[in-house]
Order: sequence, then structure tokens, then C-alpha cells
Amino acid sequence: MKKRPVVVVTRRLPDVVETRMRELFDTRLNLEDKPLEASELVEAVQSADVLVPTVTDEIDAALLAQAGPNLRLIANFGNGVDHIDVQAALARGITVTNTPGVLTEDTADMTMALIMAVARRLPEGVRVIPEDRWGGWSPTWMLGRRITGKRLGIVGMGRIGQALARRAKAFGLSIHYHNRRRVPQRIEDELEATYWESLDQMLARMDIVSVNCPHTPATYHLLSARRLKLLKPDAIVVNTARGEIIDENALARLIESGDVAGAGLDVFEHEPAVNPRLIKLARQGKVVLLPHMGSATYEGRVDMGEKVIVNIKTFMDGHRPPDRVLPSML
Ligand code: 8YV
Repeated sequence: MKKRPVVVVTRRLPDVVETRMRELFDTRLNLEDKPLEASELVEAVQSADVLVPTVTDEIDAALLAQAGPNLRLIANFGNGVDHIDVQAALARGITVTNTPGVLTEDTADMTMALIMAVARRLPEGVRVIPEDRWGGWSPTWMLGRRITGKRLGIVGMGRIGQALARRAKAFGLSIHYHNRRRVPQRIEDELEATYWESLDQMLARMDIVSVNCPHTPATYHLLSARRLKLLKPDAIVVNTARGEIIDENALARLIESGDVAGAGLDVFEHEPAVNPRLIKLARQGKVVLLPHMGSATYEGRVDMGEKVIVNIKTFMDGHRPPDRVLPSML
């Protein structure tokens, strides 16, 4: 029998995914689900034919320099690959794959949920009854802001941006977007979307801004202090992409001073650490913070696992895996 590839999985995956991986490959699991320490990661890249990391593993050039000769594939469990030095991997002849497409709808749902949560003050509202603080209805109490009729500016009109736009349109929001490339006319028509070549110009006119682009060197602090200052004082910002795309400190400052109305954040610059200023603002009900839950559905995680398996299997059978990360995507 042909030797099965050694596949090292850095975190716990859904049972069905782990079981199938054990059937197909010589799979080493992390049953404790504790993120691997630096030395354990070194051990992993030295022993593996295939590494299956997640967003919680830093796969940088220094680590890859210590990889064993057998490491040929990094099959990331997740869409974003900003925790992997893809250039360094490719330079060593290591293929990198990810799991696009299967977390689009879940992430767009969560983005819409954050928009609603911030605008309609859901986290504040849900605490009132359990904390026995409800004195009854009042015409002027717990007022949020209407969604319908407002302008949503989407930064990054890829799969998730478009899935968000479809939902937002149904909520009566008008769709605006900024993207490296303008999307095809038929998609603009379907979404009744307005393209802004200038991000600055778009930001200054939006009621809600949603970040939906990948984190790359070009998008690091794309929403910089200067750009965030362009926002209207009643604007809200949501981010389900990557924390690094927003200058978090600047955002916190502008919310504290009332120059931006609020924010809904599922991702943070230094995860899992969260900026204490944001935590304070969350306690005041001005921001809604979620612990990176955008793609966290059972179905989504199983689909991600299946993608990882298909990528490994195809690669091991000597073909190009379907979800290769190419330099042009970085
Ligand atoms: C995943 C994500 O949970 O796929 C992504 O890019 O941000 C998350 O939704 C995570 O990356 C798993 O590695």
C-alpha cells in the first residue's frame, strides 16, 4: 500500500472532518485544541507532509525556514491567509491552499447581524429583562437608528461583500462600494450598487461602512486615522474581515469623542487580545464586540474541513488543488 501522507492538524476540527482525515491520511490530531506553542509548530513543520493550520497559527518565514524536506502543502483551514507568509512558502516550493466560498453566507449573515445590533442597540436591549431593569414601554427609551433608507459602503466587493450587499438591499439599504477593481456591470445592476473609485469620497458620505476585504500589505490600516476622520458623526463601522484593516485606536478615539457613532467588530488587531478602549466602549453600549464568530456555524466548519480534504487529496494525487493561493491574490 502507498505510504499515506503525514497530515498535522493544529486545532480540533469537527468530528466528521477529523474522522475522514484519519481514514484518508496519516493524520495527527490536536485533541486538546490548545493552540500550538512555537516549539510544537516547529515540530509540526519538520514532521509533516501536509500542515493544516488555522488563523491562530503564525506561519512566518522563520518557521518555514525550519520546515522539513517533506512539507509540500499548507492546507489552511480558513479563507484568510494573512497568518501565513505565502511568498516564503512558495519560494520553498510549498503549495498553499485555503477554503473560499463555503463561509461566504455565514459571514455575510453575521455582518448584517452586527449592523442591526449596533443600529438597534440589541446587546443593550437583551440585558434589560434578565437584569430585571424593565419598567415598561416608553416612547423615548432605547431608541436606535433606522436601517431602511440608509447608505451602506462596502469596502471590498468580493464574495462576502456581494453576499452582504444582497442582504442589505433586502433591508432597504442603498449599496455603495469601493474595490480594487470595479465588479461586472451585471452584478452592479443586480445590487443597484454605486462604485466609488475613491475610498475617501465614499467614506465621507456613508451611514454604515462595512469592511469585507482581505488583510494584505495593501489593506493594512486601510481605514487609517485620516480616513476614519472623514466619516460622518452618525456613521457606524462594522468589520468581519480582519482587525488589522482598521486603525483600532483611532476608531476608538473617534467613538469616544462622538465623531463616529459606533462600531460592530468581530475581528481585532491583536486577537485574542482586545483593545481595552473598545471594551470600555462596549460596556457603554457604543460598540458591539464579537469573538471572531463570523464563520462559526457547524455546517460552515464541516464544509471548510471538506475543502481542506479535497485540497490535500487532489494534491497528493498529483493534481493542482482547487483552492491554491496564488501570489496575485496577495
Ligand atoms: C475562520 C476566518 O474561522 O476563514 C477566515 O478567514 O477569518 C474565519 O472565519 C478562521 O480563519 C479559521 O482559520
